[in-house]
Amino acid sequence: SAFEYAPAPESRSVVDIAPSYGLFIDGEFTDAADGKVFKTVSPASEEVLAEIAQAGAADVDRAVKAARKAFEKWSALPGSERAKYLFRIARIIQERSRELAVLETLDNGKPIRETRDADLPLVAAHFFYYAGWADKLDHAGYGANPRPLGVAGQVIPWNFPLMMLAWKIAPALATGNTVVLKPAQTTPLSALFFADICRQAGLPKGVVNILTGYGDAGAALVEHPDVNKVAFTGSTAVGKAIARQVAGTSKKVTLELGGKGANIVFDDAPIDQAVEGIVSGIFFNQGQVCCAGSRLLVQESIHDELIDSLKRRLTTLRLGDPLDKNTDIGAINSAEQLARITALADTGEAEGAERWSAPCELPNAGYWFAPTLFTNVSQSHTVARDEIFGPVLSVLTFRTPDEAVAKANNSQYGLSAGIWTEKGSRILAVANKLRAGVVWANTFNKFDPTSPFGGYKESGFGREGGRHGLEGYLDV
Ligand code: TXE
Repeated sequence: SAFEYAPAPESRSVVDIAPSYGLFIDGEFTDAADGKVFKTVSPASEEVLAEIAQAGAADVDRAVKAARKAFEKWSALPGSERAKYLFRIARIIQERSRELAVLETLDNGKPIRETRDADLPLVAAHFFYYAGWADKLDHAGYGANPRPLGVAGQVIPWNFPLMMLAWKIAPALATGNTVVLKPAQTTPLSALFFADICRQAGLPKGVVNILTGYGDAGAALVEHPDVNKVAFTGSTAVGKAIARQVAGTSKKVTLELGGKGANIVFDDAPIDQAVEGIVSGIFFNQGQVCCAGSRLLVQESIHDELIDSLKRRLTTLRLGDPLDKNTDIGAINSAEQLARITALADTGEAEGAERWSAPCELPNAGYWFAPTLFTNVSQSHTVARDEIFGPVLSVLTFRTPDEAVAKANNSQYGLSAGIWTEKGSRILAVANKLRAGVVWANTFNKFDPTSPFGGYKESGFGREGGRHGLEGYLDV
């Protein structure tokens, strides 16, 4: 039985969404050259939130020219001056974080508890962190006087719209580059509010340009001859296309792509703590997380006990209105993503894995998927190999640490992994054998701006965050 979705009105009133928004080029909001627009909807209700200008190749050219012009002055500023702007932006993000959290939840569908307690604090922290580097680049270990690259063309996805923007823009500006950024078509709003924050902070015109639109605008940006650096986070397929596009040019590129993270639970792990980590590992942001712990590798002897506890815990998750502070599971970001998740889950069932879904009522408007477990999964099953990017966990078993490592590494991806055990020596031994950019021990999905993040294998290359994150924006 479905229930009607009713957004919590009092939290909605925190943010003032205009009926329409323009592209942000050279410090001004402007229509697309050809006047094209698209609509952004709330994935929880399918309500239209706003009409958005849709960038085309002519707009990309305008924005890159503005960024090029701004680069002359911006890159010549002393680092301490650039830092002042970044600190100011970080503080305004903190001041406006309630508004931004509600906006992000409306446009993305993720629970307000996550945008309020995870996304927004991390976004501000990222700007503070890179503000601190702006006047210390000579001490970053690259020798004296490392140089910015020029104009950075940045394309980001919809799963962490503001956080991905922060990961891209903060290090680019700190190092003296200027930016043209394209947010994903399903989540344009927070990037446009960020444009407004740039104006509020008095950031010189053209230093940050935001082009809302589809993949064609992203491709035109990557292609533009006056772009010096391409930074992309998104699907592996598009990442590969971008790598081909920039091959043979002088552009530098960093790619952050898909993942199929293994969360490895040994028989000595505290079960309750592990269950919480498994749940946050795969159900945080409805599993639409590149570093999600989407493969649970559990030691055979505790399999039944762990799965029973996990199922009990999953029945307590609350799915529904993302603006409700008690909600654990929000909406899937788009109809397309829901269709992808549904198709992959159906394949899992057809291939013989055992499917179990948490009993919960799904609202009848919007895009929803119940937390789902697959057990009896083998390594050849599609649900053990492909990134599902949804609230779907595939459970495999192992007997020995070596088998756990072999299974964890048996993936085209290598972005994240988790280890649950009381033995410190085992954590170090296993972590060093895992081919993954980040390994968490007795926790999962912990982020910090000081830590580099990025992948092995088809999860991409280059690192974002920490001192390593500066490297992608400098000639040294
Ligand atoms: O990604 P796309 P989609 C994975 C996840 C998901 C799948 C598809 O498995 O199910 O990708 O998601 C822009 N040139 N991830 O279709 O298309 C696009 O407009 C330049 C993992 O949403 O890659 C958007 O801004 N840009 C991932 C951005 O690329 C292009 C996060 C990402 O969209 C382009 C998202 C082109 N040719 C999805 N085509 C992660 N690593 O976290 C599209 N875009």
